[in-house]
Amino acid sequence: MSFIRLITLFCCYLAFAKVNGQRTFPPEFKFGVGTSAYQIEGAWNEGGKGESIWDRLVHHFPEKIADGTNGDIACDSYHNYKRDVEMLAELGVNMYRFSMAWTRIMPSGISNEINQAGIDYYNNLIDELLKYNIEPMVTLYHWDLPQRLQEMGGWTNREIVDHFREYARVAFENFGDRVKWWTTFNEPYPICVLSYEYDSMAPGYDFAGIPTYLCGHHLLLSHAEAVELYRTQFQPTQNGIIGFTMDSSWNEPRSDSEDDKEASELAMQFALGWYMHPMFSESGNYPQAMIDRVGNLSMEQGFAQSRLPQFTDQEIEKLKGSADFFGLNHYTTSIVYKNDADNSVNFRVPSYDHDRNTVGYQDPDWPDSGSDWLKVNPQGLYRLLTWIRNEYNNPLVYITENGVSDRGGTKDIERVSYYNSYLNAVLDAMDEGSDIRGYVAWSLMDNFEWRAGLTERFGLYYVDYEDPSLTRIAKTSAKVYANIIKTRMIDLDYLPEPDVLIPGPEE
Ligand code: PNW
Repeated sequence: MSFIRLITLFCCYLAFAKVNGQRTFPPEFKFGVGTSAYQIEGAWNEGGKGESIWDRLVHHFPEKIADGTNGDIACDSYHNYKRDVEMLAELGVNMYRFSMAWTRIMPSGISNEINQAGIDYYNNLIDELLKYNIEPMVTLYHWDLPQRLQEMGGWTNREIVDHFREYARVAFENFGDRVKWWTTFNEPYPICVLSYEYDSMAPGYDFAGIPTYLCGHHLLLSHAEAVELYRTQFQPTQNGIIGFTMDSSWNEPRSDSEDDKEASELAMQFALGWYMHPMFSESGNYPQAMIDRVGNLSMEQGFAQSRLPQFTDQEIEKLKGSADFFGLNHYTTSIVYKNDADNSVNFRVPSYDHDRNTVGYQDPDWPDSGSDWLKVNPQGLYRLLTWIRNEYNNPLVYITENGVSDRGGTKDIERVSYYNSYLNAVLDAMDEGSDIRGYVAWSLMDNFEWRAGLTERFGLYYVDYEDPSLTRIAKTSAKVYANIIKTRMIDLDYLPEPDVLIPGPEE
């Protein structure tokens, strides 16, 4: 072999090795990070803010929070928002996804009282972001319902649809000149299943099989009303886009058997399909599998009608196509099979779980995180994105949350590999044609993790809760993510200099 040929081969090898270790995102792909109001703001009763269902839960039932903490102060972003925006600038993000607290804008949730101090707070935050060229992506509802509306039945009372629309109107009117990205809801599953069916979120009821579906129904109708309002009265002049954010695990069939594949499909339809089928399918309605199963079981159980409410034709028309984009939050994967054959799990009757009747578990070999429900399986994100592309005719997708927890420290090498491997899965799906235009990492900083309190940390920045000024310190992952954004590339060999890193609890 000639010397020249040898050199050429060597160069080819180097080029190939580089492509294997580094993959690039298109220049217009947007990177961001996310937070939510109750998890970071604190100032729970300052500046005219009203009480939310989370304020009520943490104050009346502190024993329901793993470490007895609450979000009264959290990261105190209400006072520290300028530092937060500096961190966003350090990361170099294109967008910041945050939520507005309904109770800051309307203390009791009802439109006869608008709180100017709350509007000022979000105006200041938005203006600060724009100074650094960071686009705000606003979630209208991230779980902190005004307590007064809960006393009217919360999401189970149809009246809430009008109240939500009026809240959305105030937000579009006050912020829509500068906010070009809206999502109505963050994650229906925790809002409806984990709050009404299970006592795992606020308000923490334990009433299976009925309120869950009412909640979902009114959430969808509230979404459709807010979108119609935006499209008719604001979008033509404000030129933003509006969508809905779903949470979904990937439900991997236990085996190749038809039964297991059906279980996977059923689990996907009861999770994603419940909300996305009405918006993204031609039918504008719930998935047929849900209509049939809940309907038939309701009859067997002696109900006069299905526990799954029905949409009118007019509502179906409003729901169809009511999202400009598909917001996806994804963390982990479950392996599923049908409970039908052996009924090895005794679900409550009636219940959402019994209606779906699939069982899920996780592979003990998948790496752990700081949360017992979250095991690492990046292939699941690739499969989920592929399922969405095939099921809904390749919708425009923004990944609005993805991330992993730790239990302390800033040397978060596990988070670095989580992000690298999940972003790699995003690129795999894009290579096959999935229309994914952006990615939001959860979360900017450690924050109040709901019922887990401060024990589970999802941040790129570490928050020192012992320090009264709640100092934020970049973890290793923050530096790696900043490099990904700067280079638009995942580089499996890149690790920053280990400077001021604080070891985790067991190091
Ligand atoms: C998301 N599950 O919730 C939320 O949007 C965030 O507020 C939260 O901090 C983050 O994930 C991390 O937990 C989840 O059922 C809701 O497995 C439900 C599940 C997971 C996360």
